Amino acid sequence: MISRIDLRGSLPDDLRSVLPRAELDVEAALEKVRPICDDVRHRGAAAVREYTARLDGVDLASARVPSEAIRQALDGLAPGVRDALEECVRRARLVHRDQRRTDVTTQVVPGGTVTERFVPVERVGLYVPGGQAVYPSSVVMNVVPAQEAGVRSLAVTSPAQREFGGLPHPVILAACALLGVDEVYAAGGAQAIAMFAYGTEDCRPADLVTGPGNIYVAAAKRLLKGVIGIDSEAGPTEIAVLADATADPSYVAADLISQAEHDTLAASVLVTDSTALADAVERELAAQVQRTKHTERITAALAGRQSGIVLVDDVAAGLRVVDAYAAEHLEIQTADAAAVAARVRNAGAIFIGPHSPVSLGDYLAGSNHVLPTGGCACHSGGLSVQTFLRGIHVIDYDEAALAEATRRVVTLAEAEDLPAHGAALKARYDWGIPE
Ligand code: HSO
Ligand code: ZN
Repeated sequence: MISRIDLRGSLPDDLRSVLPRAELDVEAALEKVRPICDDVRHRGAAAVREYTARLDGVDLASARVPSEAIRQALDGLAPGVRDALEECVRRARLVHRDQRRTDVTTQVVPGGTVTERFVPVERVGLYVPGGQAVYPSSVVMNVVPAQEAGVRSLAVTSPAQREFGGLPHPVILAACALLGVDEVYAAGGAQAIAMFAYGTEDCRPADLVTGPGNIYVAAAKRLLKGVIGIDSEAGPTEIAVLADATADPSYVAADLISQAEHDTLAASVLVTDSTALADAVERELAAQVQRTKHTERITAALAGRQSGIVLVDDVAAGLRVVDAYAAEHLEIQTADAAAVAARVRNAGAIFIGPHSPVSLGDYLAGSNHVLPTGGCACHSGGLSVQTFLRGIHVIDYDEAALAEATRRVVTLAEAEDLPAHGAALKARYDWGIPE
């Protein structure tokens, strides 16, 4: 049910092209979302209302969720779920609080300093998917770093749900209440991203939008990037496991299945130098998939072209493969796993050894679960406090320090044929170059 790719012998130069990966056609969705975004830009709340009625089947006078409904959702939350979510928040806060940056001042020359000052984004819009995917844990993973960064204004939007009287899913509302977020909207899809980008009568524009969504949300983010800042476009979940003969096949199979559970397009990739392990994992997959709830979805994900078992000669070759793949989640299930993990260059998050499964990271490790997918881990990291901060360079030179720099500034300005740049300094020294 899961395909095999045999890379024993020698690895091809263009490793990426032989590795399994889903193709998501965001470009095609762009044409669909463009008119929706334009409409929200020009007609504001009326347009959001129309799209919510048309696409979600709910007619709302205002997309803003009343504070009372948010409070009530928390009251209705099952105590066990509340306890688990609170611990999820507590651990995420510990980790993200430590990510806070302090301003750094560098003395460049006597009398001349540059300070990098970290300032939070003023207002953030957070998109939380609805429908099949109801992830209160994702509310935590987006809100906590924003709050720890010091973001002052935080709004959440999630699709209106007919079965909940046009409100977002109650667990989403409860998670917002738990985190102290009381500005929540019932709006989904491209229209919600446009609402944050342009603002409407109901909702002030935001500076940055974060959070996962379907292909239309991803397309709207790509389209409106520039009008509004975005985090990365989150595609279907991926897990890669680098394992050798010491790994426990039942753990490996269970972890591959855990992420396949998200989506028929989710990717589960095992990279191993042990055919015995590969065989045992396949047997485990077959047995375990039958016992899970979402058998069909998982079977489709494992059988898809985005999943597979990759055979390599040794762990060193495996490392080259996982680096080329740049997985969202990478588990290292080998002897001396920490040392192997230290050699990995590309991954959204790395999970070391048998007791650090991806599911722990999804909920309770304290790490963030909003991570780069689709190979983007070779240039981007996951959501963190840093996502919500801007580094502002503050330049402070005194007269002597500027005088000392003038000759070189004038030289470089002339080399670039921009003499007025040099003149801006000379103006301060009677149009000459100070000695
Ligand atoms: N594995 C998903 C996050 C998640 N899992 C939410 C369960 N709930 C993407 O990292
Ligand atoms: Zn997950």
